[in-house]
This record gives sequence, C-alpha cells and structure tokens, in this order.
Amino acid sequence: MEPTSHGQTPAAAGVERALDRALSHLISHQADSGAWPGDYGGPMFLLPLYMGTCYATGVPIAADVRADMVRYLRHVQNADGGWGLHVESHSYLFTSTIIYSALRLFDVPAEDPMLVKALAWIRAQGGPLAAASWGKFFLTLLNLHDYAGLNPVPPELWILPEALPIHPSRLWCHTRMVYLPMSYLYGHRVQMPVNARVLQIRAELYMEPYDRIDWASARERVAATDNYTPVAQMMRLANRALLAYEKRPVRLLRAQALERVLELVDAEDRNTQYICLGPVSKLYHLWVWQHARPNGSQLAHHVKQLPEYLWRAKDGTKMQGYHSSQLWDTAFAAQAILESGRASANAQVLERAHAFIAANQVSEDLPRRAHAYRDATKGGFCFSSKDNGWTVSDCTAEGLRTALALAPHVKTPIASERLLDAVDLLLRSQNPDDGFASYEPYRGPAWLEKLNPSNCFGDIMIDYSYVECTAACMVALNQFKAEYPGLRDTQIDEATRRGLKFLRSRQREDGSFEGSWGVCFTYGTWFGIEGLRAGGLSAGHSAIQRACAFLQGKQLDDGGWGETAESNLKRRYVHAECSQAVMTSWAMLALIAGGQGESRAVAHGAQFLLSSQQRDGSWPEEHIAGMFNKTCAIHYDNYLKVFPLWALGKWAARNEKERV
Ligand code: LAN
Repeated sequence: MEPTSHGQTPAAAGVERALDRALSHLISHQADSGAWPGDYGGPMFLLPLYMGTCYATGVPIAADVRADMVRYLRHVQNADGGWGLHVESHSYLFTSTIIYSALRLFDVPAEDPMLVKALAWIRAQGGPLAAASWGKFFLTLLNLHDYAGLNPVPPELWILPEALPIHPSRLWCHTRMVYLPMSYLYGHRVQMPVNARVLQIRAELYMEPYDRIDWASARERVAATDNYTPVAQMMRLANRALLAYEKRPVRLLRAQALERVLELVDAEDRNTQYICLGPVSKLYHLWVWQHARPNGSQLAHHVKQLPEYLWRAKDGTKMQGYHSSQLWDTAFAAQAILESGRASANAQVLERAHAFIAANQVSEDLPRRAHAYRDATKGGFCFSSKDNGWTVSDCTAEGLRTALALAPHVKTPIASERLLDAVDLLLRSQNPDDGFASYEPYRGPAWLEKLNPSNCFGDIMIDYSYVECTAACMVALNQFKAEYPGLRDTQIDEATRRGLKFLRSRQREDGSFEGSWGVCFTYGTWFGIEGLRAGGLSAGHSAIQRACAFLQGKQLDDGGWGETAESNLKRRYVHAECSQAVMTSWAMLALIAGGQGESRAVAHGAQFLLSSQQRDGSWPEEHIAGMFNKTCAIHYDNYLKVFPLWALGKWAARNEKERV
C-alpha cells in the first residue's frame, strides 16, 4: 500500500483507502497462472444438459458434486416453480423441462416440493411439446420426446456446395458448432435407451399417454414464454421441404454427410484440445462419440476436459457459459490495476498477469484450417485461453491493448512482431459494413436470420458487426499506432475512419449505443464513446456530448447507474430498482472518456461507489451484467472486482497527475 501524501483532503484520503482495499481484494483472487478465474454461470440450460449428458453417457460425477448441482438448481428456481433462461429471467419451458428431467435422473424424488411445484408450472404452460426447440431436442436425446416432434436437422446441409448462401459454414460459429453435432445425432436418431426412470418421467411430464401423443402437431408449437424469435415463414417452408425429404432420405447422401460431419466434429475437438468452442457443442460431442466410437479415445479425451466447465460457487455447482473467461478478465484486471495509481507497488502481480497474457496469444494458424471452415487465428487471443483456439476480435483487441500497456512494467514485453500479428489479424477482420464482428468477418447474408430455428435466442444466425467489438478494435489499433508509429499507420487510419463511420451509424437518436454483450445501453454507450474518441472525435463533438447526456439522464439520485437484462430483451432502457456498482463504473468510465471527468455526475458516481464498498474492498452482489443473443444473461464474477476499481482509479487520477 502506498502512503497517502500530505495535504490531502479527508475525502481524497477516503478515495485512496477505497482504492487500496479494492485493489487488495482483486489481487487476492489472482491465481498462480497470473489469471483471474471466476464464476461464469448464469444461463440455466447448461447444467441440466451437463447432468443429462453425463447420465446418458455414463460419465460418473462424484456424490458431493451431484448433490451440489441439485442444491444449485434448488437455489435458482423461480417463485412460480419454473426456471428461467438465465438466473434472472422469467420461467421458460425449455429450461424447466430439461431441469426437471435432469433432477429426476439424478434421483430427486417426484414428491420433492421443488419438483411438485415445477411440474405444476410445466403442465400449466403446455408441457414439453411447447418448449423451445433446443429443449425438445435434448428431451429427445433423453428419450423423453420423439424425433417425430422435431423439425429436421439434416446432416446433408454440410455437403451442399459451399458457394450456397445456406451452407452451414456461413453461420455464426456458435450456431454452426451447435447444429453440427445436432445434425449427426439427428441423422442417426440417437437416443438414450429407455429405462424405468425414463418411463416415470414421461408419465410425469406429459398429460396424455406417451404413445398417443400427436408429435407432428408439436413441431411448430412454442409457448409464449419461450418464443422470442417466432419461426419465420421462410423457415416454415424450409421445414416442410426438409420433412418431405426426411421421409425417404437418399441413403448414400446421408452416409456421406454423416461421415463429413463426424470429420468436422473430430477437427473441432483437435483444434480445441477437446474443449470445443462452447458448452453446448462440448456436450453434444460426447453424445456423438458415445454413438460413433463407444470405446474410442475421443470419449476419454472429452471426459477429461468436462470439469473445465464446472464451477463450484457459494450457491452450488454450475456449468459455465464457456470453459472460462480468463483472458478477458485478466486483460481488464491488469488495465484496472495500471490505472489505479498503484502499478509500481504491484509489479509482481502485473508481471504474472502479463505472463498469462503472453502465454495465451495464439502463435500459429490451425493446420488444414480451411477444411474445417476456420479463419486464420495467428496473433489473436481467445476469450478463455489459447487451448480453446477460437480467437475473438475484441479479445484480441483487449489482449493487444493490455500487452501494450503492460510493456513498460514487465521484464520481457511481448515482441513487436507478435503484436504485429495481432494487429494484422484485426486489420484483416473488418467487415464490409465497416464494423467488427465477434469471431469471424462476414460469411453469410443477413436474411439467414429468417432461418433462426431456436425460438428463444435472437440474432444467432450470422456474425454481425458489434459496437463493442468495433470500438475495442479501434482503441487497440490506435494504441498500437501510438507505440509503434510507422508500422501500419495507413491501414490503421483507414480502419479507424471506417470504424468511426460504423459507430456513428449505430448511435441512436437519444445519443445512446445499444450493447449486445453486456447490459445494455450503459455497456454499449461506454464502448461507443471510447470508440468515437479512438476514431478521433474530440470531447466537444456533438456525438460524444449526446452520448454523455444520455448517460447523465439515466443517473439515479444516489449517484449510481442501474440497468437490467430486460433492457436487452426489450431494446429500451429498463432501470434496475437500485444502483449497480458495475454499471455505475461503466458510466463513469464512459463519461471520463467523453471528457466529463470533472463533472458533478462522475463525482456523484464515485460517491456511490465509495459509500457502497464493503470493508474487505468488495461490493455487494448485484444484478447480472453480461449478456448474449438478446435474451440470455451471463455472470462475470470479476466485473465487480475490476470495474469499480478501474472507474475510481481513473477518476482519482484526474486530480493527482503525479500518481504512478
Ligand atoms: C461470449 C462470451 C464473450 C463475448 C465477448 C468477448 C464479451 C463479446 O464482446 C464478444 C462475444 C463473446 C465472445 C461471446 C459470444 C457468445 C457466447 C460465446 C458468450 C456470451 C459466452 C456464451 C455464449 C454462447 C453462445 C453460449 C452458448 C449458447 C448458444 C446460443 C450457442
């Protein structure tokens, strides 16, 4: 800890104390690897998929872990008896039906009050036949629903000519990597064998006898709770055509397609060290290998990596939304520490964080990548760690930016050639619409969204350009240009000019930016302002002034800001019932970037953070702040440790320029 200097006002001493505490709280959570591991839970469909998959594939789970999973699900049940799409959402049939089934498979008795209540809710909403399609699919794997009640997921799509706009390689990587193993399982009509427990669950879930269910009529049925993206006419027609084909699929084509799909599943496994791109595809790959090579090494490799996805938290054991969020969190943590005015006193912490970041830059492109429809990744950073292999535009940007910022503080900074690899990767990935997508630049047309079959997610079919990704890339590229003038100046200037055009086109009438990966207008507007500044706009520019005015207009009486995930769903600002430390920090960082660091609004925000900090330097648990696909929120454990420190540090630094 650094002593507070003479002549400080008591208020300033209070800020320094708050920074010291917040910093030591953050540092106490750094792992030996240099990273900040954390709980990345929130979505409610993942743990039941995990439980059901382990049950069906015979993967043992230790008794205490099983009990802790049940404890978690008990803890997050909604008052009406159902479970949400994520911990804070209204109840969905999708999640409630698969959670109910998983709990029963894990021997929770049907008479348990949790399940009695759940079943009443499920039945009142129309039962599994009205669940979103992902729920029906998983129930079908568990033999709790019939393939006749599913719309087709034919593997043949993968052997269509690649030039066609509907070739699956054109989809957003998460969607294509989930539907890839699904198409294998669908093509083989894979199902867990029926047993006594399955028969019991069937009798519980359905109101009519199982063998008399009219499956065909269920294909298009979706309860209002689950139906965010109603099936479009185009999808309906496509389903009809696919169903006709499904009556008599061409045997040779099917066999060939299934072989190709298995090859792609295998490539993904190797490219990700059996971690897979995301949690859903990871679990479906287990089903695939269980069917294709029940005694093969693939299954064993998969089982070994499974626990990577689990997190034991205070409220129980859950499955995380990714195999971790470590690169992302570590980059932010390091930036917050650098701006806390306490960098020199924490040299070892920064050295370790840098080592993690340096060790996790992807050094080579994947072998035979075109064969697996993979873009170049050399120089990039993943959201979790290098092993995952899927580089993300803004993770690359944050990794690059943090490496640049840490360089003066570490013994062996990342070599300029490697930084240049990151820069070149970013420069190559700008979209024709001038923005930056999440993982891959433009592959497919926007109308593919009309074929969104998920019911419960929005904007999943292609990789769009995002405000956050665009802004992060612009900031990082310009920081690189400032540190290494003369290497890519022209290209960076051009990318920046185009990025600015994109951002300006995304600013809304009210001055805000809609965020996609965080809640929502606060998060988006923070990135928007940072991006506009990186694009060369001065603080006095009307676009920045309007964005700042938007945020100021949302400030609550206690000086804080608070928004909920409802904002993303409804696409308009929804106030939380009270101020939230993370959103307050985002708003402060945004206003400071917008040149309003001296304003009363920011000081008032700081006041809120100071008054709500706890003795150990932490802030109380609050609303979930991460988001994806419009409807699903996700928890970033480290945000509450990082952002208040960052915002307070940056704010305090304005008054004390000499802080190092
Ligand atoms: C993530 C997590 C990180 C996130 C950011 C880097 C924060 C963002 O700026 C870009 C998009 C990205 C990489 C992202 C995309 C969607 C993900 C992968 C997730 C929110 C984590 C989980 C989610 C994934 C889609 C969950 C599985 C569900 C499906 C609908 C396939």
